[in-house]
Amino acid sequence: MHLPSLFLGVSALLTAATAAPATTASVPKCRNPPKRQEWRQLSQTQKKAYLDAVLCLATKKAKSGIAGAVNRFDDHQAVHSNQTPNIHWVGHFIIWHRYFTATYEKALRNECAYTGAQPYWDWSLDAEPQNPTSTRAFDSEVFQPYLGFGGNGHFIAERTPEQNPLNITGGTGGGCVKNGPFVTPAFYVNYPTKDCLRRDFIPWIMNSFADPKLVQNVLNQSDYTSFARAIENIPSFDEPNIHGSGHFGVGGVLGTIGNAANSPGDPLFYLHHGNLDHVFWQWQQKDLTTRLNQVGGPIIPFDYSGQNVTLDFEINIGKLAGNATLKDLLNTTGGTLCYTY
Ligand SMILES: *[C@@H]1O[C@H](CO)[C@@H](O)[C@H](O)[C@H]1NC(C)=O
Ligand SMILES: *[C@@H]1O[C@H](CO)[C@@H](O)[C@H](O)[C@H]1NC(C)=O
Ligand SMILES: *[C@@H]1O[C@H](CO)[C@@H](O)[C@H](O)[C@H]1NC(C)=O
Ligand SMILES: *[C@@H]1O[C@H](CO)[C@@H](O)[C@H](O)[C@H]1NC(C)=O
Ligand SMILES: *[C@@H]1O[C@H](CO)[C@@H](O)[C@H](O)[C@H]1NC(C)=O
Ligand SMILES: [Cu+2]
Repeated sequence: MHLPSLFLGVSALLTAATAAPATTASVPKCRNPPKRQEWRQLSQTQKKAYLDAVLCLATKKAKSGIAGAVNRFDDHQAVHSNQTPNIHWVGHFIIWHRYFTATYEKALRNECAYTGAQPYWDWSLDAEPQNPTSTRAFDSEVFQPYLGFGGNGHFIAERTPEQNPLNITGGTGGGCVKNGPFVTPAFYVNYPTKDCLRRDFIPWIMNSFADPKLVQNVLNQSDYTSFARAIENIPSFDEPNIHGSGHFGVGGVLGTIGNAANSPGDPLFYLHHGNLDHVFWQWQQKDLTTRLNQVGGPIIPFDYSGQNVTLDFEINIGKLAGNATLKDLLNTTGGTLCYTY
């Protein structure tokens, strides 16, 4: 069971070390891809194994070389933080985050003996778009203190204009999470400076941004360029976007996952982005012939009339893994990636 993943790890390292072009010959094979599931489909044993693996990753020494990253969990957050200005509102947004989440999944498996797949959180199952003040989503299994990621932070009333430049209303937390496996001192967010994990649940954002109708609209897009644009929509709180649901519904103004650069400091980030990747995968399944071979959208954020990404556009995730082309990352069992849903 462990041999194939070890083999893949070594092959990926060799590929990166020799900077070989990503020809089919150099791409490792994908055998027995882990099958990703929604959090509530996991057994108690599987949930515990996942949460334990995350805590394990946070005990392994950092390798990213980024100042402030203490452990391997921080490494991922720090790489995302460094690249934040280049990976959002661009054509490669969803593909960069796919590679990033898959690399984290691989680290849990190769470095922390996790044998499962990266789970995802389908927030559209929890949202109540007709009832903006509902807190039902926050009773979801992902937020359980035992065999979940814990709940809200304690309430902090004061939000300075610097902390809240967009005047977002409705934050119900903001302090350190009160329960679950990621409370201090069991877990710290080290990057960029040592802090507790914070959450700031905002019901109206959760209920409106995670609306199943918005997911349907994203899935209904006819080509990659329009899909990529629909999944991010515009950076506004007047118009919902599904990407913002997990970030601002859970992170609000003061929470870790609501911070654009440092959102991967909340372990729930990977279940949120796992779900966005699941949406992308489902969209691809509707027309694989085309959608394993099509990308588009701006290289520079919001530059909708400028240069667009192409299949050979290369992304990097620092020292977390080798560089990869967008083409390499469209097929989740192509070898550079190895997982399925
Ligand atoms: C990966 O991409 C980065 C950024 O474009 C570049 O600096 C680096 O040299 C690349 N690494 C390899 C091994 O090609
Ligand atoms: C937020 O509120 C402050 C103070 O009332 C105001 O100056 C600022 O323009 C508001 N910002 C936005 C984005 O509405
Ligand atoms: C899906 O897209 C088609 C046109 O491409 C449109 O007519 C239809 O209303 C859309 N459906 C949804 C649910 O957005
Ligand atoms: C990039 O794609 C957009 C949308 O398809 C298109 O309008 C634009 O002309 C393209 N840019 C270039 C330089 O071709
Ligand atoms: C994904 O790549 C693998 C390895 O090359 C290949 O066997 C598989 O058919 C590809 N998937 C699809 C849907 O084409
Ligand atoms: Cu991001």
